[in-house]
Amino acid sequence: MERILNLIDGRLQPPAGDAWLDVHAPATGTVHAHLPDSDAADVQAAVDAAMHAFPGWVALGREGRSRVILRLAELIERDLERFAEAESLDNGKPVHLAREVDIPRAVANFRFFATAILHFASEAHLMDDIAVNYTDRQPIGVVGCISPWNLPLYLFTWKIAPALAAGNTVVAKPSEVTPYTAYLMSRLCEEAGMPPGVLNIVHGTGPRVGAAITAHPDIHAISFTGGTRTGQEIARTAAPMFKKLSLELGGKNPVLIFDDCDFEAMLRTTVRSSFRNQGQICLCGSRILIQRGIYDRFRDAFVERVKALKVGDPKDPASDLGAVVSEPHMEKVLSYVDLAREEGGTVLCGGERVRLDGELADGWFISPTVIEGLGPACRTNQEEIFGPVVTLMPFDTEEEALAMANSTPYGLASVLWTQDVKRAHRLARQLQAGIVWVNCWMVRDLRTPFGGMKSSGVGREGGFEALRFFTEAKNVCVRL
Ligand code: TXE
Repeated sequence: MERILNLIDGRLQPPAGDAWLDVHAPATGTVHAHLPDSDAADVQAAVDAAMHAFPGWVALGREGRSRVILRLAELIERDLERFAEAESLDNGKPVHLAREVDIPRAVANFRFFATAILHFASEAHLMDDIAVNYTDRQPIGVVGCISPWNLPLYLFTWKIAPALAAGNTVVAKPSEVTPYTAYLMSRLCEEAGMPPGVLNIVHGTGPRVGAAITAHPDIHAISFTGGTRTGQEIARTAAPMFKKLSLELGGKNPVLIFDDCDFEAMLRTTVRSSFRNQGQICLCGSRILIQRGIYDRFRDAFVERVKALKVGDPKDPASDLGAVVSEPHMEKVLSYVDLAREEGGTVLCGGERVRLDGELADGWFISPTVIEGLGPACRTNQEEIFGPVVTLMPFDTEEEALAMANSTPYGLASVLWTQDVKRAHRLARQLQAGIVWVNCWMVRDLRTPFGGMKSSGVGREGGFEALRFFTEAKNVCVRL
């Protein structure tokens, strides 16, 4: 059985305590690897290495760092197929999705920030003849990056790429549920010319490794993506230590469909925004609000398309949905379907575990699920389910749709379908969300600010926002 190792000070190594955890393949429910159950001692070794490496990494300059990061991107791209298969094995997602989205995006994250840093300029403020101020943005030092299981390498690199480009050294923890591609990447760091200690990857659980990173006094910034409750816990520890915090948390994203929309484009995209990656993307639209005049037409056409989706072997190019990430997660998602029924909802399709044949018989598959008949205030419509489950709700007026859209504690993304330009701009301004997509979904420009409001998080990732987060701004005022 393959053993995943930590990367500390440029060396792949077992955890100090020699304790190990199982890594499961969601499609079969079997153990496919073992993972370090690291603890605070491993985090300490990683922090020591990162502190030691920091001055040299800064001294390499932005062009030197950029070259190393670009080389790492090239090596991941060279091994793309291996990475895509590993991501699918670990996470349960279709291989074609990992090949087309996850791994290319990880490569793009490195390329984007390796080149963004070359264009990252700071401000100067002239005070007539009195003085000149300039902003010196220096790397912070050692930073912590903690990432989740839904888009494993994609979100891991979304954090470490800007952290490294900006000149920090990193102690990172991928999700213990999906550690495999981060490990494959750590095996390429030496070949990429990454100096030892610049990037350290410590595997293990949230309460042991994640908490030790969050609480470590020599880690001065934490970038986290994951559940809202975990985000609260991290903030509780890090805030009194005055660490910089970037928290990208959950969502309960509304999709607002008006009767003047391009129906076919909306339908096609709404199937994707509901069930892509088994609905396990923080940006998926899980509450679909439809103007009453087209409610029946939408419901019938949508359910027909959803029933035609294939839940199947992640290796099969024809599979639209693979397995959800873990057994507890499958149970959590299915418990929400039970809750929806208790709350008076009608399950129009799906709502069950799917049993496939052969070695996939014990895999964690769920049929894509559409529910109607629930009001906006019930738990099913307020809490993040994070699986292949969506609800349909009718509305009459724009005001009603807006009130429903904004009625949850979350505020990550919103999707708006209308041909009325004025309405699109009007609503985009009023929707409580960090991201608003009009007549599209998941169209991503890496330069744009990315993140949520309310319980969906604090701070913005992406573009120069991320480089600002991973640097400390100092104003230097020079008397003229
Ligand atoms: O995530 P966790 P979980 C949502 C989704 C899901 C729920 C819980 O609703 O059902 O969160 O998922 C690390 N200190 N999202 O429990 O635990 C953990 O090891 C420091 C939305 O699997 O938040 C992992 O590396 N770190 C989301 C990372 O946090 C800790 C993506 C995320 O795991 C820690 C995933 C601690 N005390 C889940 N406890 C999104 N925003 O995209 C855990 N971790």
